[in-house]
Amino acid sequence: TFILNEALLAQRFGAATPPIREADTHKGTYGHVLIAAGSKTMSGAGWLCSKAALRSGAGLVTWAVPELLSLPLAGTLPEVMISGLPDGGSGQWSSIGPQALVEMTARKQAMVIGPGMGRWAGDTAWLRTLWESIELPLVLDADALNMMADSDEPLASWPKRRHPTILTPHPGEMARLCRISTEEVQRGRIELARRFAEQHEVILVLKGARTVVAAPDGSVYVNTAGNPGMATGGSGDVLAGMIGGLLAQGWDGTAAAAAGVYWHASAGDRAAAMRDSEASLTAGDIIEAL
Ligand code: NPW
Ligand code: AMP
Ligand code: MG
Repeated sequence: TFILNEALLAQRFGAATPPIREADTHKGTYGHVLIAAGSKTMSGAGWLCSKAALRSGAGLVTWAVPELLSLPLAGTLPEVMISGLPDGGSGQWSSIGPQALVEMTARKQAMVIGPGMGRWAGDTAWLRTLWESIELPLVLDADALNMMADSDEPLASWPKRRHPTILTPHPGEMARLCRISTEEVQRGRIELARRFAEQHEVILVLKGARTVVAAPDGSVYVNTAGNPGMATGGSGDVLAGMIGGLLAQGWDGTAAAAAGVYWHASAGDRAAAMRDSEASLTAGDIIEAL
């Protein structure tokens, strides 16, 4: 078990803090992230996730939303491309087949699914199709995790993915995935995360005070940075976007998860220091502190 810090990120993953950019590079060098996130009542989750992906250094970010939402969102995040998927005028993800998203993955290097997406009838099969069809490193967060948790078939029977797959549950989402109580999750965080990552061959980021990152090879990283000011709406949506942004830049899955968690927490500490307050911290402040 490793404690995350700058020296460890350098030693294990060759990652400088902050990352170094070579002079002779362009936006294509740094990858294109596709983000499927946000809905009528939770567009902010997609906004935060997309902006965080950019701030973590991705060259390009495309944020996919139901078409009805794309017009009011236009210009709210000028550096991000917003792509409205045909929704028959409903503004709902339930009107959008998984194939529309699979087609959008052309010329992208990583994808994030889930923040603020909401739930609908049949969403577990929808997510399962994406799980099997997305040929990119993938971050699953929030409602995508809840969709997985509702699967009638055990997760162990889902096919193994060929690309890095990172799950970022908070303790409540982890409890749903494992079908145990939140208290049970919190009692054995490290062992639970380690077993889940090994069994399902995914990178598991179990969030909360002292986030645990567990890799399929059994290695575990514990984060001691960050502060309770980060217990605020949207904080996790920022982390999902950051990890997606690192994956798009070609980072290995475990490195992207570990560095994403550590830099997210460090930015939270910097933001609290800048404001001289933990209580007033917002998720947007974490992005600005990156
Ligand atoms: P409790 O309350 O203590 O019993 P949900 P959500 C538990 C979107 N958002 N330690 C907690 O337990 C998200 O992306 C949109 C212990 C409770 O049971 C999702 O799509 C925003 N327990 C959607 O909202 C901003 C913990 O989990 C449960 C814990 C729903 O996500 C907000 C709550 O989790 C939000 O990000 C911890 N550290 N953390 C926007 N601006 O658009 C959580 N729990 O029911 O999964 O609800 O996390 O708010
Ligand atoms: P979410 O619940 O999905 O919005 O994610 C919350 C984010 O804030 C995760 O990255 C957590 O690790 C972080 N966080 C929440 N509470 C704390 C805390 N008390 N100390 C440090 N980090 C926290
Ligand atoms: Mg969340």
